[in-house]
Amino acid sequence: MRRALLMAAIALAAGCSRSVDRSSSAAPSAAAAPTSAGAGSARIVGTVHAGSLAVVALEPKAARAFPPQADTPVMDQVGLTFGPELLLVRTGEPVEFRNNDDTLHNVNVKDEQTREQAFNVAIPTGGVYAFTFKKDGFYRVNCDIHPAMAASIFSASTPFTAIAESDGRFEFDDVPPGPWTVTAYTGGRRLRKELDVKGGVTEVTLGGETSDGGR
Ligand SMILES: [Cu+2]
Repeated sequence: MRRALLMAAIALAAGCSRSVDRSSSAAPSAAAAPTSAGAGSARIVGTVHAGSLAVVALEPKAARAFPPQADTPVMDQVGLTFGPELLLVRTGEPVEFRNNDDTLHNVNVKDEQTREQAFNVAIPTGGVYAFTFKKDGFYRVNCDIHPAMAASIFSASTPFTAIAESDGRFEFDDVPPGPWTVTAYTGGRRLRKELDVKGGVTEVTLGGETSDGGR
């Protein structure tokens, strides 16, 4: 049941995801300072008031280079099920797709909005396939052999992404000071706020009466 709700929420949210301005997160300029978690880094503590699951992304308003991912995210196939049902990955960084079942699976991944195919490969038992997403956004993951198998992937250029807790809370640590945009994708809506992060703790609320979402 939770999966059904999640998939519905993501599918709806994806419809407007592409209107997000990605220009700030693509191709960092030479002048962009690398992210460091040193002195002056801030923490962002937020809540999404939405009533359904939310994916939250914190993106810099000015070009910024981020360090590569520390670990390769994995979408596994076990017991005729993709796990996790929603995987957060970095655009431009590799993702591993695995098959730990005793049966052949394939992984068919499409852009949630355009339905454009990212790839479609068969993965035998014990097999691994690595793929690097080139474009931010939501992707739908299916196995054509087992139609009940489905999952979602959210790919973002920023390393600051999260699935909000069931009560809507989310947190980002070691955020460099500066202007950021925080966006929540939830229940077919896109809630967004601009943040001027100075250091310490920055609180943000998305949705409810204070929402400026839907722009
Ligand atoms: Cu399968």
